[in-house]
Amino acid sequence: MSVRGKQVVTSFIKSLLHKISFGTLFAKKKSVKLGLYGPPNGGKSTLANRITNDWLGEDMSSVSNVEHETREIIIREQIIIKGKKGKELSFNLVDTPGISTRIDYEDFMKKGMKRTEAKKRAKEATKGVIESIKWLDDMDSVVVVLDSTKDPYSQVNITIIGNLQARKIPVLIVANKIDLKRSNMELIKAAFPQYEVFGISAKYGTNIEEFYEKLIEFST
Ligand SMILES: Nc1nc2c(ncn2[C@@H]2O[C@H](COP(=O)(O)OP(=O)(O)OP(=O)(O)O)[C@@H](O)[C@H]2O)c(=O)[nH]1
Ligand SMILES: [Mg+2]
Repeated sequence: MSVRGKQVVTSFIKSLLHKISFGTLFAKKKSVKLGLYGPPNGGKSTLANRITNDWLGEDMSSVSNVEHETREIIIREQIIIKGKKGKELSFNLVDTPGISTRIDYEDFMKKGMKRTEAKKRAKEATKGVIESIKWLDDMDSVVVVLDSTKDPYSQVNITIIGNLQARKIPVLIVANKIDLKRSNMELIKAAFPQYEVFGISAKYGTNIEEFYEKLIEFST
């Protein structure tokens, strides 16, 4: 091959490499992970389904009034939400198992499960909690979903939020279930004054449009 020929090949390879690295960079940017974290039963999976239904027309998670329904990480890739001002947010949504410090199979039996089923659920739930914590570092931003009818000053909430703060991961706190009479968003605001607290009802869709706007603003 002539010298000229070699140069052409080299520059071709260089440009290809440039394209590949550019492509990888682009791909990386696209796979922004948004995690839903919180104690069991706060409504993470209900919110995950609300988001995927609104933007993709399908569910991604199973919902139940029995705690620890989600016992494995669930990821829905490539969700694009569009804001009113034309801004877009592209992300992978991660629904996580609820984090708790005490998992007792007898609690599941009280909800009507047989002993073997309850023991299995408790074992899986424990694994799920570990998974959730392991995945924390992978998150680009996190929405902490709290049941606004419950006491926010729990050890679990403080641990989750403290962990996110230490890792410098951006956090938005959602006060869910504002449709319920006992809901008290002010208590959540008082418990975590350094964070923005946003009230929604994931089940009925209350404030959900505003939540999407907030999400775009917070993640871009
Ligand atoms: N009233 C009311 N109920 C809700 C709302 N969001 C979720 N729920 C109910 O709360 C219960 C728990 O919801 P999930 O979405 O399974 O909660 P989760 O946080 O995913 O729970 P784990 O998977 O156990 O961590 C279910 O019975 C839901 O129907 C809400 O906005 N309002
Ligand atoms: Mg769930």
